Amino acid sequence: MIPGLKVASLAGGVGSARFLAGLVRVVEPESLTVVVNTGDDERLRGLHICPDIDTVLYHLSNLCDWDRGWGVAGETFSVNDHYRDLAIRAGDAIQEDRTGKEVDVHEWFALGDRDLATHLLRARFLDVGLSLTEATDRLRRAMGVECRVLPMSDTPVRTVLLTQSGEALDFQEYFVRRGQREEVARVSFVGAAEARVAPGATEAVASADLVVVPPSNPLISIAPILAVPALREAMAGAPGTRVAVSPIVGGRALKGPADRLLASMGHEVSALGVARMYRGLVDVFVIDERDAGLSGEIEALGMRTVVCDTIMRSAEDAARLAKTVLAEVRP
Ligand code: FO1
Repeated sequence: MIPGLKVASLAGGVGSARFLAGLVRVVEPESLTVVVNTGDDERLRGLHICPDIDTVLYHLSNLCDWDRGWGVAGETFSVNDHYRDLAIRAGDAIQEDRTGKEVDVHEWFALGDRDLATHLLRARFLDVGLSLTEATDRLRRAMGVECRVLPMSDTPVRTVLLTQSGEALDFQEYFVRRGQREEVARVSFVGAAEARVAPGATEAVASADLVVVPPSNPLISIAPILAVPALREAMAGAPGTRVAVSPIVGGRALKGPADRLLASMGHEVSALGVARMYRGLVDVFVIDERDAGLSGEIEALGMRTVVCDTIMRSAEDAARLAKTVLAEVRP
């Protein structure tokens, strides 16, 4: 523990949540601010679902299902299953909406019973006029999370994936309904340019001694955050030590579609390919032992490399990785 050290993290997806579960064991939680991707957010069943915020909250409050990565451990799905039965029985009653499109009742998206409580309480906070930042702060306090958790924006930013066949898919349609099977040509972040950054997010990045980008999908978990101009500028100009951890190990993603997305969008599917995307934004790049041979080429990009075991099978592994990252902080 380095007393008084101020830490910020850009977080999205399961890799980030796992890393943060370890980071809060080795820094003073109240000195940590997490800025979370909201590009995966979706309005579903009348609720505002924030998958990346919730997976961070669940990992920081020990509620998470470590292996599945999202939702709550020991979850039941009784409401979800009854909803699905009703939706399927409604069948032909699912009339077309005013634009002639069939009403999507999202029966393909699973909401667990305890997870549902989080969405219901968030919906209540938003209904009474709280911002997403304020709603998230109340939820994290309710879950006993001591560090600050901020959405990247209080206004909607939607990750939209353009497939090789020319379809524009919202994130959850691509990720869950289509099972990440589509070949993606391009990813855009609708609303990022005019996003209203969460109060405190830019300042947290600009004043941190350490800014860490955990091992997350650079294209759909971290890129949306960096697509918000004020956050990218804060990261590019941050005086602290900026460290990213590669989500690609031995040419593969440990979880999720990062490797396939990198390939389909023309990037090299390796730690080096990811390092190129962070050029100018990070001072240190942490790679797995299996990728030690890439150190030279990565350092040629103008960043130090640290080689270690980056696989996080548990919060203890994550704490070990976080300690390695902390050791890179330069006074
Ligand atoms: N991912 C799935 O693959 N299937 C699901 O049914 C699903 C439901 C779900 C509910 C709440 C939540 O917070 C996340 C959920 N996820 C599900 C994951 C979600 O698609 C996330 O966007 C990914 O974890 C990527 O960050």
